Amino acid sequence: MPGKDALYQRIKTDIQRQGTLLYILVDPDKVSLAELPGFTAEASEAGVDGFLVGGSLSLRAQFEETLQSIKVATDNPVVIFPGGIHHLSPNADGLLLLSIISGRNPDHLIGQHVLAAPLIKELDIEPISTGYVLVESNGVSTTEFLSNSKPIPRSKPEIAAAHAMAAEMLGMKFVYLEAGSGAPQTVPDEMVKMVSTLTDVPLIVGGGIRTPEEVAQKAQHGADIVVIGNHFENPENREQLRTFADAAHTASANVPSSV
Ligand code: 1GP
Repeated sequence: MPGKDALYQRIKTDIQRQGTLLYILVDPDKVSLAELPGFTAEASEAGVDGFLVGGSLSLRAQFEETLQSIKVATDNPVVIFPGGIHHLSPNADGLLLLSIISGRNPDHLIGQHVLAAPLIKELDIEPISTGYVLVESNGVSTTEFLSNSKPIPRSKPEIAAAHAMAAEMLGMKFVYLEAGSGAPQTVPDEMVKMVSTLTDVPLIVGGGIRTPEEVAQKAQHGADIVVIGNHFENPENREQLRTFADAAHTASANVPSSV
């Protein structure tokens, strides 16, 4: 029987083995369920290390079906990236229990978690406590708008680092630097570097990443997991899956692992 933190241990082992990991964010609003198992298998075959499922806004009621369509097609981790308590299911390997620590909205710091906790326990879902840090990216992201949480200024890596350090001291297991889905600018490399240098928990970076070069930059500056969503929603980009995965794995080779 798997341990209570089986998913967390699996991800940390993957980071030790592979270096920086490439995760694909699947937005249930934007997928064709018929095509999803094929895409999932293709991505896993190309070296993609795992899948996040969810998003801030839900316009369609196919979260559960999306999870199941991915699960049948891969042995890699399938992790809920919740937009709210409507995104709870025992059919994933676990969930990022996101607290939007860059904001000061108590509902997204602890309120939603209180509502979710009894259900997470009853459904026996593994939660991975994650300090979620929104970073300004030349526009208002969906998450910023919906959560009413102010992002951290791009030019202030030290503010991001102080948040990440606080998250680690509070016992959070991951830090996620988020520019926002479809962001015009990615999280600045200096910010990735400062957060990675000053904390020891695995660091996830996402939002607006569209090229293998950007993946490599985030990896070189200390990201342990790079997340891509929008770019691979376009089927024409899917032939690049292996190049992106290779960029993550190889660029991180000289960065000491934070695991
Ligand atoms: C958003 O970090 C993820 O939560 C991915 O962003 O869709 O811009 O790749 P993109």
